Amino acid sequence: MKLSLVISTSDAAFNALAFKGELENGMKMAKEIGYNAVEIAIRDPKVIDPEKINSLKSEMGLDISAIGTGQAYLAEKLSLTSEDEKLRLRAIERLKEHVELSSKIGGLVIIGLIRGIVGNRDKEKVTNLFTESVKEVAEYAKEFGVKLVIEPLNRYESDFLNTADETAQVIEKISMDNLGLLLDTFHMNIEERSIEESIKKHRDILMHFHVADSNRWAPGYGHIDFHSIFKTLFEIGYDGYISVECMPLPGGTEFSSKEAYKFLSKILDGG
Ligand code: LER
Ligand code: MN
Repeated sequence: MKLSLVISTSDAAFNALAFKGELENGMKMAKEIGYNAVEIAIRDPKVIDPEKINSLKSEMGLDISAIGTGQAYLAEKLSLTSEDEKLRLRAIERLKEHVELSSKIGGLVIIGLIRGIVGNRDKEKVTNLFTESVKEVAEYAKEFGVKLVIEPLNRYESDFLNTADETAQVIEKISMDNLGLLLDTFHMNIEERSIEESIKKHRDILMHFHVADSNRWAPGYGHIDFHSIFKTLFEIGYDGYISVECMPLPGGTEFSSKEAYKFLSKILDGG
């Protein structure tokens, strides 16, 4: 298991220079602390220069673990279940562009907030629409050798696919080997009966893992039992990234990222 850090950057579409600067600084910081990879959120892959990212990657010896895609939902309302068919098709197109970017810079493509919400619609119909949309993107991704992961989000962030079981049902229905599950300890702490049991149950489709403590502070600053979770991940032979996705607490981005690294690498080393 390798450690990755989610780094925040400005929206490249609005400020390409700031994006590149922040990406470079974030990658430098992650490397200096000891992380093996970074995870980046991108709203619109068309405005990203993969060559620049690749040269930063090789300069620093860091990988891209995953690409977050939720900004397109927050900023442009693009969703895989939108009632507005144009927005749904644009969401599919956007994810296909993420797939193309991933084929150049690496990283799994994350399907999180871009799922949209059910609202007052029929949950089963919306889930079917979601399944159909994801299948189309997964088939496209397969041609590029790219993997997609769906992330269950807690009830305060979305009104469907809140649990590992619900999300696994969709993944198993589509049944493609480039489509898997992303579990996040922050969401699981709210939604799962047992974090460890859910990890074990979905071991065959688990492809990516987010960590934050119960309060979304750096791991070690809340009450999630990371020793037990890592023991379970070892037991199931998980070999993907552990990606730190927490608020910049305590002490700001650099301090919390260091604290997370120290705490997690000690557990990984058997401490
Ligand atoms: C994204 O990975 C995530 O966990 C969401 O909570 C972001 O809003
Ligand atoms: Mn997450």
